[in-house]
Amino acid sequence: MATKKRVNKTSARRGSGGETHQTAASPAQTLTTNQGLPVSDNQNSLRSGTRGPTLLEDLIFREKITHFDHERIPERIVHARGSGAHGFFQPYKSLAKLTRAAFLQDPKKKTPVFVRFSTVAGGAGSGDTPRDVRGFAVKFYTEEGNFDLVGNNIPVFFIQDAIKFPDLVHSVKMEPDRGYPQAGSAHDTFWDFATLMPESMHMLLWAMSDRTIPRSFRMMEGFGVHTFRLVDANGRSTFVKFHWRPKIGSASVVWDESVKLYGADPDFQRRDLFNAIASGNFPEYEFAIQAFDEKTAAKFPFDVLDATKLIPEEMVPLEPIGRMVLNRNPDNFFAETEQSAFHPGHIVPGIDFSNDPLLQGRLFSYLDTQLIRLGGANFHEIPVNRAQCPMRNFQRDGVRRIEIPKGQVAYEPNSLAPDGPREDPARGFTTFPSGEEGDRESGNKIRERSETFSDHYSQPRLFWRSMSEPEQRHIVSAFTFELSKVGTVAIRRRMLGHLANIDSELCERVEEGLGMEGQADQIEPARPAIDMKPSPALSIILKAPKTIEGRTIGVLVTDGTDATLVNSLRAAVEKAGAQLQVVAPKIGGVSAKGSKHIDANHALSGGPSIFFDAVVVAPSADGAAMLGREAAAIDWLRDAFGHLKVIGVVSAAALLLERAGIESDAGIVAIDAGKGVNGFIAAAKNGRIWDREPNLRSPQ
Ligand code: HDE
Repeated sequence: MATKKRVNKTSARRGSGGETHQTAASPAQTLTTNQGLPVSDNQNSLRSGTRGPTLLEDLIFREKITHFDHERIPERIVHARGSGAHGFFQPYKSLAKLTRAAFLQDPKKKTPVFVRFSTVAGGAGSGDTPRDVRGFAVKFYTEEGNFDLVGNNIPVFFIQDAIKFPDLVHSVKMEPDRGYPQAGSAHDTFWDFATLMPESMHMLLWAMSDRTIPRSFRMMEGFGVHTFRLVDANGRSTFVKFHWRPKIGSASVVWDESVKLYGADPDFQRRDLFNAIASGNFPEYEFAIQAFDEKTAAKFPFDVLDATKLIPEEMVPLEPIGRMVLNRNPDNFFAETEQSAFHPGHIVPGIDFSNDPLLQGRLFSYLDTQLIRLGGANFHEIPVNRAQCPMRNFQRDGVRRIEIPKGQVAYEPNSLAPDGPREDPARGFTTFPSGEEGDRESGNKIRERSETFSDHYSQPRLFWRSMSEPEQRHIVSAFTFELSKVGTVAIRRRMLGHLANIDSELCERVEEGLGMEGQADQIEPARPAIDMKPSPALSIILKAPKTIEGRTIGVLVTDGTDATLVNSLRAAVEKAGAQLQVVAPKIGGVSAKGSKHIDANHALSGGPSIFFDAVVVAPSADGAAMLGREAAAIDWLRDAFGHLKVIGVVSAAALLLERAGIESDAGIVAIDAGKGVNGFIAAAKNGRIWDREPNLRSPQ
């Protein structure tokens, strides 16, 4: 989208080679080296004669290039591709009944936050829209230190024990001999590993669902995944699961859209987040908890320490406790987003860990990874990582120390610095003494998993049976697609065997999709699945709000388009909290009826309908005839239809609909009629036309 830029007023001269030299208007504008040396020429290196060799003496050139050569730091081994934003968190009311955490006591208090959303498998330069889990990491800069809630957009995980994490990640990353695929799970090694890990079945169902192709970071839920503890001022502990709920509702794209977006705009989600914040449409999420005590936990038919299990909302309702608003883009992507260092071990008094073996392993891994990635033990001094409350201790030195500690004393106890830092039993962090009441939490040193972790099929069954019909269809299609990319037939059969243990209908539908009827392996479950009551709260579609808030509507125009229609469409779209973007044959825009000019946001060749949540086709009659000869215009319509979008059409567009093979249904809305615009907005608020789908793709 076009943004207004400040026009450069710096004076310029031309050098002897015809190159542009922009010169400083004042000393404050003078370009310098990192040592502060003013630079007189930033276009030419120092050489021996105009056509002679460059001189080693050129300290300005060498400093600039050396710095450039060192611009990259090791990327994160997982979650390398991410986008960040600043904002604040504000509780709705005091949560003193459950926790002493200072940032959860006062509804008037706003705590600054930094959030990083990410994909997991791809490298830092990969695209935004592969089928993948999204990271949802929040750093709260509280008055008692930083609290990092390093979660995902899925409430469960692939594995139960952190010792399996390197195996999981190696299996999904590019295969080591061939160096592909980038950012995708549709390959042999991932499915080989996953099918040998029955504990991953629940997460696989989520991974094959619409959750892994979110429409926007602004439209996805977040989860702390593990069971944590809240601890009150009297030391009483309550188990808790953390949830984030987007205010404008969750939404996903359809798979074909996700594939096309990867090519048309690899930065689709990063751009979406940045533009939303820049234009004042601040993403907002509700923070909610599921709180339960140990006695309740003991009655669940699963173990709350097992990160492959969720607690259905119908069993323990969500209690909303506050909201988070993201209202500021980072000033610099590298300094803030790339250098941000999250760690589940960044905790504050009043919040504590459970013994979930995945969480326990993470407590080691994140600190270790920052040491290598950010070059040493002082990464906490980088502005984005710095606590925003007083920080003092006797740690000293190390690579790239920024702080200049004062004084003679760097140890404690001491008598030479009576005002120096000391421990504080009242305000200090204390670990909840778990294990006191029961004995299940302590014992001999063993490498053995609790047998309460051994039910691998009940919750995937719960998830499958809680989905709406279209969501079930998508899960079947995703399994079919991914397994079709697996060359080793034995791996496909193994997966079918697991699906049979989850739900026979699911298995049959995937078998049919693959053309492998009756080929499922027999897999003996460690523990037979039980039937849990379906949880409609797990479905995105069943709870989708009727809204276009935060969405983008695209309108295709040509010369002669009715400008009044576009204006009333824009007014209606903006009133509903969405934005309108204009797609024209050329980026210079069009001359509308009555020779008014309509500016364009996209040229047709660079503005496919996959960018929009619903579209309007508003050419003039001549314009429609011209677009009828443009493949990009036919694809624009065909894709909008195929991606189940609501399409507003003026009567002049009939020819285009015909060329695109579009048959009228509830999602095709005549827009040049009297109440056309309102009818279009009302239809768009219902979201996609799911009923259209079975007519467009083979049933699965
Ligand atoms: Fe992570 N994970 N993880 N993870 N994770 C990392 O830390 C790890 C897990 C999550 O935006 C790494 O700084 C282990 C679960 C997010 O910077 C690394 C295990 C959940 C992010 C690491 C897990 C997550 C990471 C890589 C198994 C959801 C991105 C770079 C026990 C609750 C944070 C880094 C950001 C990043 C280790 C499992 C979420 C290597 C060992 C479960 C959102 O330390």
